[in-house]
Amino acid sequence: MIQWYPGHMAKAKKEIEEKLKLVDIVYELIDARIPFSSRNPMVNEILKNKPRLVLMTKSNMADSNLTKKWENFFKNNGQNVLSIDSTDGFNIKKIVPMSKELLKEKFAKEAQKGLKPRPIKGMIIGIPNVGKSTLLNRLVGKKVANVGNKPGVTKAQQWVRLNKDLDLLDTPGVLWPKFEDEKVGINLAITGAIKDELLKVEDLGNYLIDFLREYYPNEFASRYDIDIDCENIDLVRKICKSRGNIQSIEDGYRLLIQDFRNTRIGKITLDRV
Ligand SMILES: Nc1nc2c(ncn2[C@@H]2O[C@H](COP(=O)(O)OP(=O)(O)O)[C@@H](O)[C@H]2O)c(=O)[nH]1
Ligand SMILES: [Mg+2]
Repeated sequence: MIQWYPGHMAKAKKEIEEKLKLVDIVYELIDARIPFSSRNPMVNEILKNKPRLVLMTKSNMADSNLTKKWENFFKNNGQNVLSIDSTDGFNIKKIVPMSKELLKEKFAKEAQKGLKPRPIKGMIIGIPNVGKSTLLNRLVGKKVANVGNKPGVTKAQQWVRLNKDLDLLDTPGVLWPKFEDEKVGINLAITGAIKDELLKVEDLGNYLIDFLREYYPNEFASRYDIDIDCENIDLVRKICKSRGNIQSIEDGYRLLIQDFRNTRIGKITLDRV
C-alpha cells in the first residue's frame, strides 16, 4: 500500500498549520461514500479550534439515506456539516451563508473595533481525490487550481477572490489518508482515492461483493440481472457471462469495481454510521 512516511506527514501537517494562521475558516472535505475512511485521523489535532465546515463531496454518488445519517452523526458531535456536489452544484450556494453564520461573532467584534467589512478568508483541505480542486474551480466558476505550476506564472496569486464575501487560498491543503485499518484502505481503493495497484483486485472485489450482497442486494442483482446468492467466484463468473466480452475472472472483478466507481450499480455508501 502507498505509504506516507513520518517525514511526509510532518511536512504536510506543518504546511497546513502555516496556512491556518492566514484563514478564518477551514473547509474539511470528506467523500460522502466513505465519510469515515476519507477523514484524516489527525485533523482535529491540526485544526484545533479553527472554525470548520465539514463538506461531504460527491453526494450525488452516495446513498442519500446514509448521507443524512452521517450528517446527523456529525451534527450530534458538534460539527457543522453540509453535503455538496461540485459537479452538479448541489448545495454549493449554501457554503458562503453557512460560513458567515459560523463567523458571525468574529466579524461582529471586528466591526465593533471599527474595522471595515472584509471577505471571509478560507482554505480547503482533504485527502487526495476527495474533490478539492473541483470544488475550488466550481466556486470560482473557472479553472484556477494549479495556476502556480505553469511556467511563467508566479506564485503571487495566493488568494482567489470568489465574490465580495469569500477569499480562498488557491492551493488546497493535502492531508494523508489513514492506513492503520485494513478496511479503510480497501474503501479508499474501491472509491479510487488511492492507487489500487498495490491491493489485489480479488481482495477488493470480494470485499465489495460481500458488502453489496449484505446492504444493496437488489441494486446488485438487477445491475447484472443475476442471482447473487452463490459463492463469490461463481458470482464473478456470472458477471463475466452477462458481459460476453469478459474473459478472465480478474477482469470480472475489475469490471465490478469500475461499475461501482461509475455509480452503475447504484448510489452506494461504503461506510456505515
Ligand atoms: N460526482 C462527483 N465527482 C466529483 C466531485 N468532486 C470531485 N469529483 C471527481 O473526483 C475526482 C477527483 O477530484 P479532484 O478535484 O481532482 O480531487 P483533489 O485531488 O482533492 O483535488 C475527479 O474525477 C472529479 O471529477 C463531486 O462533488 N461529485
Ligand atoms: Mg487537486
